[in-house]
Amino acid sequence: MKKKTALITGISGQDGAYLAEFLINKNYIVVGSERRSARYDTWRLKRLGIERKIIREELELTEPYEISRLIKKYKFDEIYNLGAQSFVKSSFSSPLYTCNTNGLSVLRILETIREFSPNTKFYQASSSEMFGEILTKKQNERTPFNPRSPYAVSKVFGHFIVKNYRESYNLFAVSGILFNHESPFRGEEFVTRKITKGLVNIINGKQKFLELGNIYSKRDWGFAKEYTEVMWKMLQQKKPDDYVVSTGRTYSIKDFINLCTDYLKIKTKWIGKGLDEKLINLKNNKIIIKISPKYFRPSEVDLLIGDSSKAKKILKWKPKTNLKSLVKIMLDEEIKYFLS
Ligand code: NAP
Ligand code: F7E
Repeated sequence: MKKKTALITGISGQDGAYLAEFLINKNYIVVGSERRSARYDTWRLKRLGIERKIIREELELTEPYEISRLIKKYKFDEIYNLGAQSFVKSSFSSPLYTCNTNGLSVLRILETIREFSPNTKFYQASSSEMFGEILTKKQNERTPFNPRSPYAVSKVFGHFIVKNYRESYNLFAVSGILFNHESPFRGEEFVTRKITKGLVNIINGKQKFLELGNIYSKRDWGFAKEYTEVMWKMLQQKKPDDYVVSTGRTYSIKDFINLCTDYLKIKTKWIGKGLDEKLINLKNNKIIIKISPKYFRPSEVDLLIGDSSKAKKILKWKPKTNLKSLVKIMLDEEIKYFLS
C-alpha cells in the first residue's frame, strides 16, 4: 500500500515532536516544516530519536508563497497545522504578529488546499483558550467562545475559517479544541515546565527561587503524548467534525506546585497573601517561590474544564494520565536530564 504523506507545521514544538513520532510509527512519510532560524532547535526530535526520519522543509507561516510551494510540491494526504505563536502572554505584546501567524495563516493554507490540493485533509490546532471567560460550567463543542487574549481571538478566527471552508467548499477540514496539555517537551516559558524545571534546579542548588504570576487560575491539564493521537483520529473519520479534547478535571497552579513538592519530598509551607504570598522550604527556611506582578496578564482566563464526551463516543478516545502521574513523568525526565 502507498505510504501516506503528512505535513506537520510547528515540528520543532512540543506537539510536533509527539505527532511526528506517532505518524512515523504508523508508517507515514512525515514532512516537518520549521521557520528559518539562526539556531534550528531540534532537541525534542533528537530525544525521541526521530530527527533523521523526518523530511525537513522551511516554512514561515506568514509567507503565502512558501505555503503554496510546499503544498504544490507534495500534495499531502494530511496537513496538521500546529505552528503558532502559542504563548498567551506574548500575544498581548505582539497582537498583530500573533493574529497574522495563528489566524490568517490558517486561511492561507486552506485557500492553497482548495485551489491546488482539494483532497488533502486538514487539522487545525484550536484551543480551550477560545472559551476564555467561561459561559458554561464545563466546555464542549457547543459552548460559545468568549476569548480573553489576542492569542485566543486569533484561534477563534482560525477555528471559524476552518468551519467555513468545510461547509463552503466541502473540504475535509477539522479543528481539535485541545485543553492544556503538558509533557517534558513543554516550552520552558509555560507554567508547568517552568515549575518542574525550576524546582529541580532549586533542589540541586542551580537556582535560588522561582517567580510566578497568578497561582489561583485553574486549568484542565492532560498529557501531550496522548493528545496528539486524537489529532490523527479526527482525520481518519468518515465525516469531518470538530472535537473537544480534555481530561474533565481542573486544578490550580498552586495545586500543581503542591503535587510537585510532594513528589520531590520537599517539606514546604505557604505564607502571606496576594503579591506577598511565598512558598518556604521548611528544611532551611528559604523562600523557593515568590509572586511577581511581571507574570500577570492584562486579562486572565480563571478557570477551564472540558467535556470531551463527544471524542469519547465517536473517536473512542479517553485520557489515561491523571495530573499526579503527569507530574511524575515531567519531574522524572527533568531529574534525568539535569543529572546527565
Ligand atoms: P509550541 O511548542 O509553542 O510550538 C509551536 C510551533 O510553532 C514551534 O515549532 C514554532 O517554531 C512554530 N512557529 C511559531 N511561529 C511560527 C511561524 N511564524 N511560522 C512557522 N512556524 C512557527 O506549541 P505546542 O504546545 O506544540 O502547540 C501546538 C499547537 O497547538 C499550537 O498551535 C498551539 O497554539 C496549539 N495548542 C496548544 C495547546 C497546549 O496546551 N500545548 C493547547 C491548545 C492548542 P519555533 O520553534 O521556530 O518557535
Ligand atoms: O499559563 C498562570 C497563567 O502559559 C497557565 C498554551 O499552550 O494552553 C496554554 O496557554 C496559567 C495562566 O498556559 C505563571 O497566568 C502563573 O493562568 O502555562 P501557561 P496557558 O496560558 O493556559 C492553552 C490551551 C493554549 O492554547 C496555549 O497555546 O498559569 N501563570 N504564573 C503563569 N504562566 C506562565 N506562563 N508563567 C508564570 O510564571
